[in-house]
Amino acid sequence: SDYSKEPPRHPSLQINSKEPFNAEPKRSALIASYVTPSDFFYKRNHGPIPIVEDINRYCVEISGLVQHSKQLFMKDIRNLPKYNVTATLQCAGNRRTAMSKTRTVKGVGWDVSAIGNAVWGGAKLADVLELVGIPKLTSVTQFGGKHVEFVSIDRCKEEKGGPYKASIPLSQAANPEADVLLAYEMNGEPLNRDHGYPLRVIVPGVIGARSVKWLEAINIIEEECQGFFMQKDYKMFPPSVNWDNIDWSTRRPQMDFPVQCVICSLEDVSTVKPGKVKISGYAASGGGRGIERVDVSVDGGKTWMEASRSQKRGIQYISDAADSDKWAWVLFEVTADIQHSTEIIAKAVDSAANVQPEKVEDVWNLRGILNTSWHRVKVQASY
Ligand code: MTE
Ligand code: MO
Repeated sequence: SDYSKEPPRHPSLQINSKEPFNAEPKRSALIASYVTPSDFFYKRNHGPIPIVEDINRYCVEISGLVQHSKQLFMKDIRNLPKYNVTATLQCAGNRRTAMSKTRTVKGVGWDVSAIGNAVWGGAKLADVLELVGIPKLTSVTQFGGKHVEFVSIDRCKEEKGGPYKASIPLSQAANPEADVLLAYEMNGEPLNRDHGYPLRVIVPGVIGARSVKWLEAINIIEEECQGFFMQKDYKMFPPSVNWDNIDWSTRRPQMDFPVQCVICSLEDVSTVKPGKVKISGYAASGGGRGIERVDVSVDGGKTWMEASRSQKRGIQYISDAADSDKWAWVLFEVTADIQHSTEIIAKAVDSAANVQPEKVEDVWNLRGILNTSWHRVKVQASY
C-alpha cells in the first residue's frame, strides 16, 4: 500500500497510528465549538487515502436488486435537493485505550476524541434510491430484509486488498426521516480527502464504521453485507468471549451507538486550584435519541448535580426537543466548588432513559468497542 500521497493534517492532532492514519484532537480542542472544524475532526482510516483526480468522470454505480442499474455523476447528485444535517459521528472504538487498561483488547487506541459534530451537506439517500425505482419508506426495521451496501474506492488489508464496505437496512436507507446522506460537503466546504472526497455516506446515529467514505458503488442486496467490517469486526461481545472461543456468527453488526458522555475540560489527572472549577464536555446518543440529562459528581459518585446543556456556542438549557439537532451531541457545563483532591464523574441519560454502565469491566469486550462507561477524571487540589 502506498502512503506517499497522504493529505496535510493539523500538527496538533494526536496520532494513534500513522499508516493507516488515525488521529484525534486534544480534549480541549474538541469542545471549543459545537460544530467541529474539519481540521480537528478525528480521522479514522483503514488504508491509504485514495485520490480522485477527475471529478467529471467520477461516478457511483447503483446496482443489485434494481430493475435498471444506474451511474450517478456528481452533477446528478448535486441536482437532487440539498440537505444540511448536523450529525455527530463517533467511532465505535472511542475510549478504547481506557478499556484496554482493565484487560488487553485488539484495536487502535483512542482517548475520548474519536467523535466529532459536523454539518454534512448532500443529497438524501432516499432521493437517490428513488432514481432507481425504490419507493420511499417510512418505517425502519433494524434487521432482516434487504440491505443497501456501500463500497468504497480505498483498499485495506482487512479485506485482503479489497475495498472497505458496509451496509444498512434498506428500510433505513429509503426512509427520508432517517436523514442518511450522500454528502459532498462538511461544514459548508467540499469534503476534504481525509473525510471522503468527493462523496461519502453519513448514517446519523449509527457507529462511524457504516458511514463509508470515498463512495464507489451502491448495491441493493438480499441481506447484510458480508464484508469484514460487518461480519468480523464492530460486533459487541460479552466479557466472557475471547479469541479462542469467539464465534462471529452469533452476533449482529453494531448499528446505533449507545448513550455516551465525556468530560473534556480536564485530563485524566489534572491539578486544579481549590475553588470554583468549570467542568465541561460532550454527551451524545445514537438512533436520534437526544440527551435528556447530564449528571456530574465531584465526590466520586456520592452526590450528583445536573449540568446545563447546549447545542449552540453559549450554554443554555434546551427547553424544547423540537428545536434540537436530533442527530447531534450536546455540550454540557457545570461549575463546582472543589477544595480537595477527588474524582469527578460524568454520565448522561438519553431520551429513552437509557443510562451508561458504571464500570468499564461490565462492558469489556475483546475488540474494545463501545466503551460508554461513566467517565472519570482525577483532580489534585493544590495551590
Ligand atoms: N470508509 C472507508 N472507505 N474507509 C474507512 O477506513 N472508516 C470508517 C468510516 N468510513 C472508513 C470509512 C470508520 S471505522 C469511521 S469511525 C469513520 O469512517 C471515520 O470517519 P472520519 O475519518 O471522517 O472521521
Ligand atoms: Mo470507527
